[in-house]
Amino acid sequence: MTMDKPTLAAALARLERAPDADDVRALLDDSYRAPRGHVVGVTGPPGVGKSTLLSALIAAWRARGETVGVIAVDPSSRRTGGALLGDRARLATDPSDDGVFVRSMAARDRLGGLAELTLGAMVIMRAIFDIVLVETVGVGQSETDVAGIADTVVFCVQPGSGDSLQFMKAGIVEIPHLVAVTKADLGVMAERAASDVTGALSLAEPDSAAWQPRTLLVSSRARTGVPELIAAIDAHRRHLTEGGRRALARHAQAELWLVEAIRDRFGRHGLARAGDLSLPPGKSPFARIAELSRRLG
Ligand SMILES: Nc1nc2c(ncn2[C@@H]2O[C@H](COP(=O)(O)OP(=O)(O)O)[C@@H](O)[C@H]2O)c(=O)[nH]1
Ligand SMILES: [Mg+2]
Repeated sequence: MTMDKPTLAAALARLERAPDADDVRALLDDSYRAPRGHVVGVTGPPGVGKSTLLSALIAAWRARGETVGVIAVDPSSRRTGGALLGDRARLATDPSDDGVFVRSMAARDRLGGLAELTLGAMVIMRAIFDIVLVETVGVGQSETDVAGIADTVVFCVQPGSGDSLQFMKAGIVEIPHLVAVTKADLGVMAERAASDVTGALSLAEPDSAAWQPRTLLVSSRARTGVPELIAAIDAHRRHLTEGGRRALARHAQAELWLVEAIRDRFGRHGLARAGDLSLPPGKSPFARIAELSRRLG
């Protein structure tokens, strides 16, 4: 699918205003059936360096001619009023470049709705761009949100912060595909963090798809480690291509969205009344959500 930036911006605004409208459903279904890009989720605590890293990744992908759509989920307007985020970096992209499109989404006070909105935006952008990048803040269980929409999950860890590792060791977060230790220019502290991460990952159960998670040291400031991170994302992308793993993983994600959307809208009781929520392979979950909403609502 091709769409120029103003048309895409209008489609996303319409998705936000009228997620159940017939034209929106039709766009979601068409987009779901024609995935083009690879979805990369970048997550980690506020201040770890995600946005700065995104800018570096985007530049690298654009240099090899790939188009990039970005969804930056910003929870700062919710309660924290931005205070937590401190000196945050804005994404640096060239507004005249038609190969990059950035959409920010603020959580405000509607976190449930945000998950469904992010999902819809991702599906539309996945049909248009070579790469879809999703930046989300995660410090604990919320990492699983991005795991539900991304093909490749990159978890960012800051040197000198033990917390993220504790979550991983305790099995609270799903094991990411890649761990980026940011701010590698901090030297020995970053190297220590990297070996701690590698140690924590070695304790994890190998995932069923037999992917061995990797640890990478990156510095967006010193511009080191970014090509290696890109290569690791490429390697995971190839891994998913083998044996139809990507299609299987996306199908499992879509079945989860269906359950979550029905639970969000109609509660546990609605979920029970919905009955069998398995999805035939390749079938769009959006059409199913609409069907069920009509029946349950
Ligand atoms: N030393 C160093 N600082 C960095 C690096 N990347 C980002 N930062 C700084 O870390 C702070 C938070 O970065 P930001 O990208 O906004 O983090 P986010 O909240 O995870 O998106 C900013 O002050 C950045 O300048 C890096 O590679 N090295
Ligand atoms: Mg950020």
